[in-house]
Amino acid sequence: MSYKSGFVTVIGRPNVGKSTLINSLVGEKINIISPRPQTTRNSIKAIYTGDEGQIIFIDTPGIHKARNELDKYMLEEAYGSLDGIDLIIFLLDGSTYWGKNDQMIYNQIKNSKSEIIYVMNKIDKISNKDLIKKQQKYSEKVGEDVIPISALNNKNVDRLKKEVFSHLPEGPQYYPDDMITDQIERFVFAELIREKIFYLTREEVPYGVAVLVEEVKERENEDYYIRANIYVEKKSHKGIIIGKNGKMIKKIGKDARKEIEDLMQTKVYLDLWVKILKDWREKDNLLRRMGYKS
Ligand SMILES: Nc1nc2c(ncn2[C@@H]2O[C@H](COP(=O)(O)OP(=O)(O)OP(=O)(O)O)[C@@H](O)[C@H]2O)c(=O)[nH]1
Ligand SMILES: [Mg+2]
Repeated sequence: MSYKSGFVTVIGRPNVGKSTLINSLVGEKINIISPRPQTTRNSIKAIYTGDEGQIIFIDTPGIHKARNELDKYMLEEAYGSLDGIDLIIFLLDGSTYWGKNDQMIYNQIKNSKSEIIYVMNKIDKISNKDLIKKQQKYSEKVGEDVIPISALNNKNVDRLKKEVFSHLPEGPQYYPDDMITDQIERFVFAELIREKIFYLTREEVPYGVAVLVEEVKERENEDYYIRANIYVEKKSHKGIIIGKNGKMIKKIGKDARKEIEDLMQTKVYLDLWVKILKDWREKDNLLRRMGYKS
């Protein structure tokens, strides 16, 4: 059997399940997920290596209307991930409707040089009857077959992987067997902390948060010491993140620590600090410092 490989960008509007799908395809939690739109901010590579070959999936921020400088960066990251790749997966949400963001993305990609696979996610949320209707509707919109899946329940995900391989060329193994992402540890830790904030806080608060891991130390007693700063835009947000008697920051720390411990297979001491950086989402120099600008 020939070895195939290639780069596959997963694109779609916010919250359709791009990050969930990639984690499911790769079989590891690489990308953070949340019930809120605009969770993912960077384009992130997640690598599947098998006997058939290697697929490098690129997770992207959901395409939406930009309202600030951070949004603009997210859009650049998403659209920039369409260049020089082998295949596009356009992910649609089977439990909602074809919206204007779907149309906007479709207009952008339809004349692309890369091949496109159309996929409809979240079919666990709809009846079989609605599934067939929705599949037809989406097929009419894009003029191609649409593959129904549930990324959450792993339904049809293997079939999708086979489909992806069928579009990829013969090629080399780009990354070593044990490499599952191109991101450094510090970024992964920071993202897991940000994920917990997306789950535990509301309204504008999670959107105005950036996390930077400042120090990682392996200590003599063989645990990990990780110090991270949580940046917020406003004083009132700092109060919310800390919570009454520090309750919220303790919960964020506890949830994030558990996941980092699972990942690192060792005990972790997580030292979290909350700092105010006024309106950082609007300022070029601060965006750069947060890693949201090249
Ligand atoms: N019921 C159901 N929920 C799903 C499925 N896939 C993802 N979700 C949920 O949809 C929400 C959004 O998932 P994400 O993977 O963060 O979506 P995304 O497209 O990466 O979102 P952004 O990064 O904000 O663009 C989460 O609450 C997921 O648990 C699915 O197949 N079925
Ligand atoms: Mg995402």
